[in-house]
Amino acid sequence: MDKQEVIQQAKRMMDEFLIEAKQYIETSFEKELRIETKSNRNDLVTEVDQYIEALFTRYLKQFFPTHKVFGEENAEHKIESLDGAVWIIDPIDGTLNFVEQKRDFAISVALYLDGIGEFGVVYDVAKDDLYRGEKGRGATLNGQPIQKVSQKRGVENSLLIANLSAVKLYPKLKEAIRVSRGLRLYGAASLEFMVVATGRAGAYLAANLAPWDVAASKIIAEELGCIVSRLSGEKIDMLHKGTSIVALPKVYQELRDSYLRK
Ligand code: 2AM
Ligand code: CA
Repeated sequence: MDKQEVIQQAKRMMDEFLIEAKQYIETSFEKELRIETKSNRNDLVTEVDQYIEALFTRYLKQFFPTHKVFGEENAEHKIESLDGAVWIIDPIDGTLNFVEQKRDFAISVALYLDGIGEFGVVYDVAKDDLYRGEKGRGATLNGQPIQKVSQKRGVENSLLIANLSAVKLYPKLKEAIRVSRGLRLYGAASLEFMVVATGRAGAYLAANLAPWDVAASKIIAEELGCIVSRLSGEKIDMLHKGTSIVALPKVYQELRDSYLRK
């Protein structure tokens, strides 16, 4: 299969997988969930996170038996390198929202070929909004092309999204927030990326995100003209956790020049 055939097949797989995943999640709302904590009392995993990752793996075995999985919820889904075809999945991004609010969480899945993000999907399950990006071919929301972001909009004319840990790392961000139109927080990294990618905010800054939190959103956001990097300005490598920023181009430059300094 050449790359385009792989991506066409990937779209078919994701469409089938997401229908089944959504049905499962909706059914789960009707029963009591088994919830476990991970690194701290607010770092949660539910049986739904684990089920969705396992369900995805079943689809992958059927559609692409040789591809690898890099995922949050299964100890076997860890990788040492991005060589070959690697699927990076967060079965539920925003687990705390999922548990507490039953909304504002997403399924995030990306396909990386030899380290390059080629195809990414962020699915806002409660809203039934499907964001899709394909490297070099733009991004869509529910099948409709999304407009590229503004080149002209700067910090002063933008809402900002930033978590408190990012502000602690770069205290000058407080000043950026003060001159901006205001601060917003949603609690699911992939959806916060989508808020910026669709031009509803100027930037999202976070202190500690995992590869599966950003893998798909980065592809979509870059297709729409956003800049994505570590808060230090370095490139994000998809094997390790770290800080991240996604921003409109002018907002990115202004934050770099004046506020992302110690
Ligand atoms: P999660 O729901 O998949 O854990 C919350 O602000 C956002 O940050 C969510 O996208 C959440 O993803 C992510 N997040 C929370 N704690 C994290 C951690 N310790 N490491 C990486 N990402 C984390
Ligand atoms: Ca998760």
